[in-house]
Parts: sequence; C-alpha cells; structure tokens
Amino acid sequence: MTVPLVPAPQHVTVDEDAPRAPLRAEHVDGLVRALAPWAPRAARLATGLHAAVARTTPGESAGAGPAGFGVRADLDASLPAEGYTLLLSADRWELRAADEAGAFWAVRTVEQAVRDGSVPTMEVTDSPTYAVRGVMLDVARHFLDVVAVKRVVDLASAYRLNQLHLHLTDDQGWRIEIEGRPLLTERGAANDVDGGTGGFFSLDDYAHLQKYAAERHVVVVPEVDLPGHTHAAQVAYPEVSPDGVEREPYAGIEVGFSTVAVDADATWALVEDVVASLARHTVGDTIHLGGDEALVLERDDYVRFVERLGRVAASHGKRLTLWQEATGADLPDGTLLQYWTWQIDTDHLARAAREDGALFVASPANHAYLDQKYDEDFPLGLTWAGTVSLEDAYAWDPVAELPGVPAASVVGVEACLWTETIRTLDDVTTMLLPRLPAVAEVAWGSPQDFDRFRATLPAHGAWWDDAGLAFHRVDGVEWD
Ligand code: TNX
Repeated sequence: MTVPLVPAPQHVTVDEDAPRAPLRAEHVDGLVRALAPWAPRAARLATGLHAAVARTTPGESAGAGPAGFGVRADLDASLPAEGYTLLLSADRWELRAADEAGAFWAVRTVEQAVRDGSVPTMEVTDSPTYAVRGVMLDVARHFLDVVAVKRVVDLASAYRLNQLHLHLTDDQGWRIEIEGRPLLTERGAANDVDGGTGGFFSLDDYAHLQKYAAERHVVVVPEVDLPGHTHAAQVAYPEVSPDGVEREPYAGIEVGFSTVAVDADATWALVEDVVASLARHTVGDTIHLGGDEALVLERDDYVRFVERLGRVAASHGKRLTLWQEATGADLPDGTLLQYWTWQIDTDHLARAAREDGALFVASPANHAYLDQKYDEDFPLGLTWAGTVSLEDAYAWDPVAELPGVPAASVVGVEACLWTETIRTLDDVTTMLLPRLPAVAEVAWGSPQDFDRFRATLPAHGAWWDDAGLAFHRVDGVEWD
C-alpha cells in the first residue's frame, strides 16, 4: 500500500516488506512530549494524532507496546529552511527539523502517514522549493465569512502552504474594517456580485483569523487593491473618484473600469489611513496593494501611483506585493510581483529580474487560477484563461512560466480563487479540491509524477468526506 503523502516529499523510502504496526497512544504522546519544548504548534498538531489511534483495528492497540519504543524530535540547523527528516517504524520515531515550521510540516506528514491507524516503516527527507506558498481567496466579489476562511486555512496548512492571501477589496465590496474610515464598511460592504448582502471582517475578526492561521503556520497577507478595482471605495468616499461624483454599489463582473484620482490629496489621505490601519493590524511582514487591471489609466500615471504606494507601504514597515503590471516601476527592494497572465506584455519581466532584482510569485492563470472551470461543462467558474483540469493544475514549472526570468528570482507559487461565480463554502472547496493539492505539489517542488499523485487522491477524498468538505470527483481518479 502506498503512503498517500501530498505534497510528495523530496525523498521517501517506504519499507514495503515491514508490516504496518498499529498506531498507539504512546507513539503520539512520545511525539508530543519531544516537540513541546521547542515546537509548541507542532506539538499541538501532534495531539490530534490521537484521533488516528482510535482507528487502529480493535484489539491491535491493546496490550503493551513494543519494548523500548522511543521518540526523538530535535532541531537541526543544518537542514534547509522549513525542512525536516523523519523516520517512522513500529518501535522508533525520529524527527529532525530546521526550524519550528519544519517540525510542523513533519507532523503533517506523520498525520497523512498514520491516518488509518497504522504506522508504515519509512524514511523521509524533505524541504520546500519555494519559500512563499500561498492560496488567494477573493472575499470581495462574494463575501465569505470567518468560518469559510478558516476551512481554507485548514486546507492550506494540511497541504503545507504557508500563506493565505485575502483579496479584501474590489469594485463590488470592501471587506475589512479600517480605523478612522467607517464608511468603507458602512457603505462599501453591503453588496456582492449579483446583489446579495455582502459583509466584512471587523478588526476582531481579522485578529482572530490571523491567530487561527498562525497556529497552523499560515501567515495572512491582506490585499487592498489600488489604484483600480476601487468602485466600492468610491461609493464610500466619492472625493477619491476622478470625477468626484457619487456612485451606487456595483454588482456586475466587469473588470478594469474603476480608478481613484491618482494625484488627488483626498486619494492619498485615504490610502494613508488604509495602509496605516492595515499595517498596524497585520501580524505578517507583507501586505498586497493590488496594482492589476487599472485599464483606464495611462501607463505613466499608473507608474507614478504605484511608486508612491511603494513609499507608503515602506513607511509603515511592510514588505509589498503587487500584481505583475507593476513590474518595471521603481519599488522598494524586496517587493514581490505576482505573475498571473501571459495575455499582457511579459517581455520586461526578465529584464526587471536581471537588472533590478525583481522577485516573482507565480500564479499563471492557466495552471493556478482555480476559479477557472475544470472543463467546459463545469457549472462553476470562468473560462477566460481556458479550462484548468487537474493535470493542468499539477503539471507545470513556475520558472518556465516566466519567460527568461532566472530561477532564483521566482520565490513563490500561489493558487488563486476569484469568486465572481463562487458563492458558498461548498463552491469554494469544490473548486479547490482536488486542484489545490496539485498546485501545492508545484509550490513545494515535489518530484512530478501525476500517476502517483492521482493514486493518493482517493485517500484524501475520504478525509474530505469525513470533514464534510465538498469536492469535485474528477474523472480518472478511483474515488471510493
Ligand atoms: C483577473 S487576476 C483579475 C481578477 C478577476 C480574475 C477572474 C487579476 C490580477 N485580476 O480581477 O477576478 O481575472 O479570473
């Protein structure tokens, strides 16, 4: 029986001849005790393995465990960041980790290996290829509540992704409380695509979500989209519009029509308040300020705007992420540029990487946009980037997607779920499962083997069923 590890570790050896031993409470307790002094979040995760002990075949777990059973868990600074090694057998467990994150991901691997209540004999050496491994959720087109977002965090963490990017503002809605700017959420939030009642996260909700995510080694990167995708902000504060005219909420799905007045004092007063509040309430070191599809702006106005945005973000001590269009602007060192489409000019990306040290996160829409339909007939999703089958989401190389950009300049991979057609948590997980685990393998840099990946999915589907998560039973997988 194969061990259904996703993302597949860099190296795994399973001793297929060794019988699988029943998982015992003492295995779990030993692991928890060994991790507790230096990796508390990993230790807390490990306590959850007791649920799998209960799945051990009745009778097998009774009686004394093997004599001399021992667990070790040690820090090993010689391993790559977030990396770990693991040895599991009936009578000995050994874990080494580069850091606390590595220990946490190691426990994720144990979780997948023993979930049926038995312990394989195996050795793993593992570390991620990409430092930034994310999933983006658009809560602006359709608002999704804290409960739904937590389920997405659970999935990200389960598949060893370390970032949740929340797309918090767009033409249809403003979804995050901003200190000193109450109208953003009083007037800008009560709407979704197709009408609907919208909603927003209070600062308490936001703090709660970040804490929940941090416990699972996921950092929240909030996105406020500027200078385009700003209709909801303009409903709240008409003085930031180029024409100053009052607007009604927008419930359509067109993109690219809105912009703030790029040089107006009123705009920069709002931007300053928004970035100050967002930075103050964001635990992680990075904020995303959009920069996509400002189609009504001339390039020089756009560039002047995002360059000033870069200075504002830096003045609040945050690293900045912007969408691909901002490539070539003069931005603070360390700014990340999120690549999403080949349909706009990409010639300058390689030059920006080589000459200006630009760094990229890869989200090519034809592989990583999980709002695109699985196939033409799929009821949910858009098709502007084509369809994204399970294999499309799985079989791609982030570096090859960015023409001419050196490998060292590609620091991350992110799956994106836009929600023009996505209304409920069931819709969200139907689009993410099973494609998010596929993109997670790309982000982790797992050795590519689509057949192996596909063969693991029935086990994952059973877990999603247990968790009550809707998913798409794609053809070609032998779902239970
Ligand atoms: C493009 S990707 C957008 C979004 C849409 C998405 C739909 C990007 C930076 N902008 O505004 O929601 O396509 O797939």
